[in-house]
Amino acid sequence: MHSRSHAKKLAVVLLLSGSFPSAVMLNGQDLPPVNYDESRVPHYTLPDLLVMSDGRRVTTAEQWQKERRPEILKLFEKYVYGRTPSKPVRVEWTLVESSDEALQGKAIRKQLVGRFPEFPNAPEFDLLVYLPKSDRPVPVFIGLNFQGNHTIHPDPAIRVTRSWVRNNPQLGVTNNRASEASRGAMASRWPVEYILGRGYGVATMYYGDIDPDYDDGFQNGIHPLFYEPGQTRPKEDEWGSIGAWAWGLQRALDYLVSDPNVDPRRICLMGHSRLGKTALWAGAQDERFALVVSNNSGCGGAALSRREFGETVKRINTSFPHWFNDVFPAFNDRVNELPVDQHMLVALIAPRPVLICSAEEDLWADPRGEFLSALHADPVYRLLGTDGLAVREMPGLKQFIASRISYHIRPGKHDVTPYDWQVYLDFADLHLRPDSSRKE
Ligand code: GTR
Repeated sequence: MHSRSHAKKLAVVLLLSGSFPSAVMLNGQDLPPVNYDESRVPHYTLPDLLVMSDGRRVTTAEQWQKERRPEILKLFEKYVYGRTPSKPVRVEWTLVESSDEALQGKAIRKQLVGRFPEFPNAPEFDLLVYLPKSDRPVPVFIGLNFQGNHTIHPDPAIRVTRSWVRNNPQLGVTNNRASEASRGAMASRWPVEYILGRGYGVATMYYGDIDPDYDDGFQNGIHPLFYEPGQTRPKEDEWGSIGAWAWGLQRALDYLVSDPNVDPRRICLMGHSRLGKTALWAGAQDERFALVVSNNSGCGGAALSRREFGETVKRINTSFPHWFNDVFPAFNDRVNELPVDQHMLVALIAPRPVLICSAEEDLWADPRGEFLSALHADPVYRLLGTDGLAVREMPGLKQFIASRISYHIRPGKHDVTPYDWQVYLDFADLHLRPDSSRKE
């Protein structure tokens, strides 16, 4: 077993360098050059979504729901993200701050802390919620953030995260502690006033509250709360960090569905990059998320693993050995033998609306591979009686596809932009018809 923390340091160096060299020694491994040439994508055959492992064909919606869907969920647990331990671990939410006159009177703000009553020393989750003023329950977008709730908006009332944060001199993060210096620093990714103006609320939580994103052998974060007596790290097929982040999202969802100002049937889940992978996995597992948006989620997210274009399974498992379970790396050099590929993850969201977003310059995340997952998930949506994906060919830049599965690609880099939010909200409007009585 290689050293996970060594790999992490190398991964960080590569991340800071801003671009990936074509071939690289990573964690003592000589990795093959990154392929960005479409003509060199290997031939592959995807697992058939509508054939059970025992060879039986899935021909009815009922068979999908009762047999194939649970089977595929288990396959993703076993081979990719890991199984969430069955031990019941409870989170209790407490409102610690609120205002009915937030953001110059435009919004309701609520801040909650999620605590583990059985584990007084465990991490705490900070959940930040902004809601548009409305006399009816409103739809809400929830997503994890990368740097702490206080970075998503300059609002001085937002509590600064107390959790571990990666050191970042530009954001004033030293000794892995965030400070006032990063207040509002990520606001371009969270156009709160715009989202509220469209009639939706925004809820967010810092992913590092759930599990700090570095490899410490799963000693911090929530994993230890689930250990059996004598257990010191997750078992081979148990969850890594993505599984834990997805679990945290579901606990935040538990709160949201209980908030009388929120419409529990219109809670949309959005995530970017590693948190886009997390959003897809959370949305696949928990059908209370009414709609899922994956932004630039790439390898281990929406991109097909078998294409080996941009980031590959081998590379992601080498750079980030704590994200998935310990079975996934066995497929580093034989992705064709994986019993799943990522179109099956998208299909687990069916028949709920799913939007897969790419960025033209984000080749590392394989935009075409992300499109193809959306396309190949289509038969399941059709089996369940929806329109699936309305196109067969990859659309051009900035074309909105109005169907239950949608795919969008914009010019530019790996990021979340205000324009992206416009697309998410157009997509949500199309499928969830927000309350027309809202006050703008
Ligand atoms: C990259 C990683 C991607 C993506 C991205 C991010 O370094 O290779 O899989 O998750 O980080 O989360 O920003």
